[in-house]
Parts: sequence; C-alpha cells; structure tokens
Amino acid sequence: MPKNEDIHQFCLLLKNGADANSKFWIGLTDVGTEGQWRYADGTAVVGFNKWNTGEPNNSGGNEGCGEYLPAGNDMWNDLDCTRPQKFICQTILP
Ligand SMILES: [Ca+2]
Ligand SMILES: [Ca+2]
Repeated sequence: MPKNEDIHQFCLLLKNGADANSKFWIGLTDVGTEGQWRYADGTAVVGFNKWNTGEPNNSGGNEGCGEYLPAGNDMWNDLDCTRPQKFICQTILP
C-alpha cells in the first residue's frame, strides 16, 4: 500500500531489485465501486497517488486492480484483476 513517497520509493527498490522488467500487483482496488480507489486495508486513495498518464482508465470496463509498471516507468496502472503476475505484499509484524 504505497500511501506516501517514502513507501513508494521502498516499493520501487523491492520490485526493481526483484525484477525490473515485470509488473507487480499492489494493494490497490476499485472493485466494489468503480472509480473509487482504495488500498487493501479499505482506506481511500486521496492526495498521494502515482497513476501513470491516462490511468486509471478501466480499459474494457474490467480493470479493478492496481499494479506497478516496470522500471523506467515505475507508475501505477489499473488492470484486469485476474491476470497472473508478481506482487508486493505488506504485513504488520507483531
Ligand atoms: Ca475499475
Ligand atoms: Ca489501465
């Protein structure tokens, strides 16, 4: 859940270190209410965002999940949630 510039930069280190040429799912969705983007914890995406130019575009009327684009772009895109691809997970340590 890249909610600010610091977390965004950390995610870029993770994804581009793991595979600079791949896209990665992140905890971002508008499934539920089209166009109302939320993080995986339910909080709304307000203020900070890293949408690529022209995104989110809900292409084909079926893009409900957010991903990072490969290195060199490093921005967000919305995509069909059923597409298998790599992902970045976040957890809270006890
Ligand atoms: Ca959508
Ligand atoms: Ca899109």
